[in-house]
Amino acid sequence: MKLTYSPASPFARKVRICAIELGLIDKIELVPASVSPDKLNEEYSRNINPLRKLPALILDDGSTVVDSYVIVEYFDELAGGGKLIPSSGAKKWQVKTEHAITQGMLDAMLLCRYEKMLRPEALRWPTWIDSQWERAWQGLTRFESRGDILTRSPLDVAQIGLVCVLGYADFRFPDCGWRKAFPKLDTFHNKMMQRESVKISVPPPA
Ligand SMILES: N[C@@H](CCC(=O)N[C@@H](CS)C(=O)NCC(=O)O)C(=O)O
Repeated sequence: MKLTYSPASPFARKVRICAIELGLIDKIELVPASVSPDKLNEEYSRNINPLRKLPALILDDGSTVVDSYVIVEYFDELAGGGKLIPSSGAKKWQVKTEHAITQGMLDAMLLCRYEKMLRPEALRWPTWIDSQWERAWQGLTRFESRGDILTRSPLDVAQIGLVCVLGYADFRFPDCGWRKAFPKLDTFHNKMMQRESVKISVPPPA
């Protein structure tokens, strides 16, 4: 299997962490790919993902699996099922919901990043950027104060999604002050960083 990725992508990081935790990483060839809203990567669009997003998993028969969560589901099934995504009951829906929130937080942070980096300054809309950032911040507020995501075990995909959100905040928004605002998230992040999978996938300095 091949996985398109970029070391800066928090979505690709999540998939890599999951692959390591599930013992599948040796079966995967990492293929660097370059995608960006301002560049039409036609080959990627035609052959891998019409949405021009990474990561994408290319299976040995040439078919592709796209969207980081769907790739994690694929890996989880390959590893026997019910490993990082509980297979049934209330826990399953809790983990899927929390993961979906981390996913939306990453989408919102990425939109902020693209808006600031790619959109010409004169065309920027601060209200829109603030609204995206507010969603990510509200997500952090929720995880700081509700539920057992910060302490439960065994490890699940929502916890991995959350550590990727925090790593992306460090990487792209280093002055946002999340550690000071959310001390329990800070403790959680430190604990997660003790895992080899999390430590080795930290994005390289920009
Ligand atoms: N829902 C997708 C989101 C993936 C995503 O947005 N990836 C970014 C890189 S971090 C991307 O490919 N951006 C290129 C673009 O939006 O043009 C997933 O979970 O895989």
